[in-house]
Amino acid sequence: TLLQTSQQQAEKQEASLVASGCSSLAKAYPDYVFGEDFKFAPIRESIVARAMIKRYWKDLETYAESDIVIVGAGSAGLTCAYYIGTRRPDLKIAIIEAGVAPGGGAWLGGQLMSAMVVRKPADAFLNEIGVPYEDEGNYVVVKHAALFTSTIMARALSLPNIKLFNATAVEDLIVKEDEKGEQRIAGVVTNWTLVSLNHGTQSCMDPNTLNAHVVVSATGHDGPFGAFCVKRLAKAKLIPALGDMRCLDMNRAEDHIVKGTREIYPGLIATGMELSEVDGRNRMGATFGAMMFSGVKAAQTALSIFDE
Ligand code: AHZ
Repeated sequence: TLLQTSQQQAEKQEASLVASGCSSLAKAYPDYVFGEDFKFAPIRESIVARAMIKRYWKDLETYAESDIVIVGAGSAGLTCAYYIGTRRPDLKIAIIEAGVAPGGGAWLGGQLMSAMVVRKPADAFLNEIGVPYEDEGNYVVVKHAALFTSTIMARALSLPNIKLFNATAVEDLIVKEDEKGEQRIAGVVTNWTLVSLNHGTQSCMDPNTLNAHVVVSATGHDGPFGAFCVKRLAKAKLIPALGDMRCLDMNRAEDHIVKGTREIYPGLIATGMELSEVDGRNRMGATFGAMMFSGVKAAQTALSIFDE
């Protein structure tokens, strides 16, 4: 039956190739012959434009009212998105990433070397998403950090309830009174990153907004864009002054980041290295287990808000 099904699929593929104008290719992949008569199915440029525009605009419209917005698609943010997306397919999750390429600092290990070290017990998360590693006792090693990052990205982005808006920066937070009269985060203010980078050179280029019940901030430690949400909260005097990230100590840093992952302001959960800036805690350098488990804890915290 499996053979029959693939034969039927091949016949269907051939028929659709012929119908779409690829008669010279009327042979199912992978038996194409890329000879002189090779040609793609014809298309008009406006069809390509419309295929992108209508989906992007529909996504903007759909996610203007999200359940959860995750700011930053580094290792912590992507882990959080994957965890919520797989456990609660009914929740709409928007990820806002300032960079064109999602993944944050997780494309390489330390000092631009390839391997990614993950301390136990966070190997359990690698098992869940199916990333292979070498077991070295107290820690495991993924042969290339990009293998983890591309896998978590594929797992998260293939879920129908997750949309990544990359090349888009969060420029501010929405803070409103809730029905009990208490102030809480109610969403984020966004702009194209290239616009955000040019506010100093053009007169006011107003932003867009996304409302959300919960915002998870995963923007990493301080940097040109880093620690964005906690810096904004501190500047607006909604949380006390930041503690600032301390020097490197792997043991202290990783435990704290996971234990300290929490709702730091009503409606806003901080995860990953952004927390080291809030709490004045150490950095860990090139060990990534805490990013994964902090992302999981942020997801569990967000889900508990929905269960309230
Ligand atoms: O582009 C940023 C990156 O991809 C994105 N980001 C920051 N500000 C943003 C904003 N709007 C939208 N205003 C924004 N996106 O957030 C992402 C943060 O990823 P990261 O890898 O820097 O943070 P992480 O906490 O997921 O992982 C930290 C990894 C580190 S740093 C470190 C050390 O320095 O010792 N050690 C580890 C394991």
